[in-house]
Amino acid sequence: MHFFLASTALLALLKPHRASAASVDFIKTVTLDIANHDLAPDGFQRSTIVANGQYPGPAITAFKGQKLLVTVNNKLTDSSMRRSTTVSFDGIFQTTENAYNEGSAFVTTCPIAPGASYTYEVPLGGQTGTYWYHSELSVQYVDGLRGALIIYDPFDPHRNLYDVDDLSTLLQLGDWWQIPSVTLLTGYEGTGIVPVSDSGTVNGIGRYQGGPAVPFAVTNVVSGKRYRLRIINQSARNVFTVSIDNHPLTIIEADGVSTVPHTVDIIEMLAGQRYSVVINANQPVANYWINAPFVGGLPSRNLHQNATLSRSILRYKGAPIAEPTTPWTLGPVNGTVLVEADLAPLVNTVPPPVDITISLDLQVVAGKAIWNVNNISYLPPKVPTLNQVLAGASNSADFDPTENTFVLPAHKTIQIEFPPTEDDDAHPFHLHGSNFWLIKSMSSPNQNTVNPIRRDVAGVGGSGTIVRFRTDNPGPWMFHCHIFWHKQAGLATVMLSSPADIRQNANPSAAWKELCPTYDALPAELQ
Ligand SMILES: *[C@@H]1O[C@H](CO)[C@@H](O)[C@H](O)[C@H]1NC(C)=O
Ligand SMILES: *[C@@H]1O[C@H](CO)[C@@H](O)[C@H](O)[C@H]1NC(C)=O
Ligand SMILES: *[C@@H]1O[C@H](CO)[C@@H](O)[C@H](O)[C@H]1NC(C)=O
Ligand SMILES: *[C@@H]1O[C@H](CO)[C@@H](O)[C@H](O)[C@H]1NC(C)=O
Ligand SMILES: [Cu+2]
Repeated sequence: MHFFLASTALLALLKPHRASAASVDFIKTVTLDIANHDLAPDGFQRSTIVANGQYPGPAITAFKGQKLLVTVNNKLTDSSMRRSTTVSFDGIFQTTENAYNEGSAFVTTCPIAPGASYTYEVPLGGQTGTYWYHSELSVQYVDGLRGALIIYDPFDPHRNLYDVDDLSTLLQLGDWWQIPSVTLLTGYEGTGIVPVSDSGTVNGIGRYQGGPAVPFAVTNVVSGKRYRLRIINQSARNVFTVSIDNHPLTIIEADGVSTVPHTVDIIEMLAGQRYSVVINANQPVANYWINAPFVGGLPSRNLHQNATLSRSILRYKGAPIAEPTTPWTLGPVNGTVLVEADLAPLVNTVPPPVDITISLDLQVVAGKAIWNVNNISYLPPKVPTLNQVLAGASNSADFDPTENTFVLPAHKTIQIEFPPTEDDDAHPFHLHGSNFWLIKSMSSPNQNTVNPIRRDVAGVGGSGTIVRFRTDNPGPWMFHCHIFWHKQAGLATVMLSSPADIRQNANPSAAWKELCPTYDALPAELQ
């Protein structure tokens, strides 16, 4: 089956992506071999968990309207790390029918056992823009299983603003650890101190203090052209602050939603967030620093950490194959920093009035690796939420309190309010199954019920955050902090809308039904 994407005239614009056909296949197949590889992203070699031998994993690209069939072959063998796995496609809404392919361990699926394979069906529907995939089992993505997912739109309303938009313009930011996540997690659980990363990587390359001078990643540009950079924060903890020397950044997309173009010099990105920015290669031919310093824990807790080393190079064609000769800064002094609340949606949908309000209070238990949401620290159930729903669970009382599951009616507007906090830690809360209107960004004291942006990750903390979403896509959808150390420590909830609709529409495959019995039968060390 195939479908027509674009008029012949528009196909000319598709050159960077795929030029020849007048139609594209409806199905796009992707294979991810998840295996242990010895890699040295920051110059220190370690065993990793990565897709197809590389960190980040291969970028998955698709066109609007396609359906991905992603076969995950679990070839993990290294006993120093988790050997089961799941893959989740962050920001893809999925559907009620297909919630079982959503990849959230113990919410919508059991993990895939070592030696086994599973094919996730991922219909992309009307979504376009910048997304990513990662392991959604415990803190496993810390070990490397992360990659980009880009959905191109031949009719992108911003297509006249840029000339180039392809895999060369991805900027994938990640924090990197030299020690396996299982060991780090044990340390965190013993001390209550969140692990501090050794380095920050840009497109999989970084340096640590005292380490070798690994050649930085390079983004090549040609003078006179405009580039759509797709910046993805694939961090498990760190906040990156992105800027490019001498090149302002015009934001046109946040988390898959087109915005009114908005130009700044500096963007602070929380874990899980994505932005597309346009840069104009209109400066003298040279090499320029892309600065991506990060913050995440006390540097004194990890002497490898040096945020200045987190950077890559913007290289004009004709410039020497060398590092820029300009100073290594953390970004332009007094540059304009993005204020999230200043972003406006390109196509406004006024948020509907609220039907149900939920207040979520986040609290840490001092000195412990325990985070509470309304006094409850989330614990993954043995039987995933979806399986419980299919077996008849319908009310809050049907779930253990530690599942922190909020049962919601279908087709209502839910407002979630996070009260102000005393510290200014930002917890990037990420909703599965849909995005939300950002009624109150922590970047502003004001609420916006007129034209707020919609996105699927927003910082929670400081002056308070308010988001609003519709339960038009019934399913068991996680709503959690994307600092995976916090998620693992219990900073998570499940927004379960309309169990009855799920039972009526979900039709999980035999392969999915096999995942739990197979996983449950594994000895603990293989789980
Ligand atoms: C990535 O997310 C982390 C954790 O929220 C945050 O500390 C960091 O600043 C973010 N980086 C960027 C570039 O946004
Ligand atoms: C971090 O790296 C930069 C660039 O090499 C260097 O100038 C600086 O002294 C380093 N910082 C620390 C604390 O070592
Ligand atoms: C940055 O702003 C401060 C305060 O306004 C000012 O004193 C300083 O000169 C500015 N620095 C630069 C490099 O413009
Ligand atoms: C949490 O527990 C404390 C102490 O038991 C109580 O005062 C508070 O009301 C609880 N908060 C919520 C949101 O249940
Ligand atoms: Cu958090």
